[in-house]
Amino acid sequence: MSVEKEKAMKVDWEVTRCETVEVEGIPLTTKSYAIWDKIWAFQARPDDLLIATYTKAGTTWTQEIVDMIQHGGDIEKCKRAPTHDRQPFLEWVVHESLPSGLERAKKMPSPRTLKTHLPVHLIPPSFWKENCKIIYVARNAKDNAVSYYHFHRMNQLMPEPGTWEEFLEKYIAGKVLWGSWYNHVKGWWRAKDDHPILYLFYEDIKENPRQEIQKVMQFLEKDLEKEVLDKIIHHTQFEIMKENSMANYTTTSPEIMNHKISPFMRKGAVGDWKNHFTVAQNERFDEDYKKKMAGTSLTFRMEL
Ligand code: PPS
Repeated sequence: MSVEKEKAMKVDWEVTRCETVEVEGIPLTTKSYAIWDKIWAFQARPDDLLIATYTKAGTTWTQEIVDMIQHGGDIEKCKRAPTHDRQPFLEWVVHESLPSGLERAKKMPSPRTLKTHLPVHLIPPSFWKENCKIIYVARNAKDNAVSYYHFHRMNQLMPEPGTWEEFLEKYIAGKVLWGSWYNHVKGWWRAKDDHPILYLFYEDIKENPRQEIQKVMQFLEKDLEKEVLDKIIHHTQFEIMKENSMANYTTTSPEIMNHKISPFMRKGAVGDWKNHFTVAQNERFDEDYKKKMAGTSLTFRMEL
């Protein structure tokens, strides 16, 4: 085990739920805020690929798909390290004693694939200047909220979620880390008209992984044999990724991510929101949703 990995597993500091602070109206952790100037000044390279999402929209899934495509379907190569080591998470700082996503990214040789949850207006300007390719993945607001709630419960670095009822109110108001889901998905939807952005939907990947993975291949200009594509589809399905320790976050210390409370690979389904939303919550959500999503051509499927 590498020294870094051992250090990450052995938490010799007190794990506490993070404090947040707003950067241009977006709640970020105080740890990200402490290095915000450096994040903003991050130097993208022209061959960087950025995977951007509102958190819990299918980031890890897309990261695995991309890594498999980049490595020609070689499963062993894709098991070389946990997801966050293979594709640094730009703005994330676990603890001052561990390398931040930013530091990992800076040290990484090209070509790099990076992850971010930043809304479009907080993306370091060098990504636009270098015309980097970006894959954005969006998930319907209700499933996204449910997944985010359970993630708050299991990840002891996230702010205290409160009850589901309380969390849902914060989510609707955008008073959660990385801000409003509505503004995030709409902001990136607009940006795709002016930049090389492939905008994908969680529901589409779930329904037709072959078609959506092919879109990613085309975007990355990779032509792979049918057998390789079959392998990628198999390796990136929920049941397989759930058991893959290099993709399911079980290498992270249990003091940080407690999979007994709720596994990172929880359900991987479309429509699980129906098991959480009360009729009243659903009506209130829909009414507010209509207002916030009025005037955009962006539409989502809440069930398949
Ligand atoms: S994070 O923490 O923001 O990076 O989380 P993220 O990876 O975006 O989202 C986690 C949710 O994605 C589900 N997931 C998958 N669904 C379908 N197929 C595959 N292969 C897959 N991999 C991850 C994961 O289970 C989380 O959703 P929920 O609804 O909580 O199960």
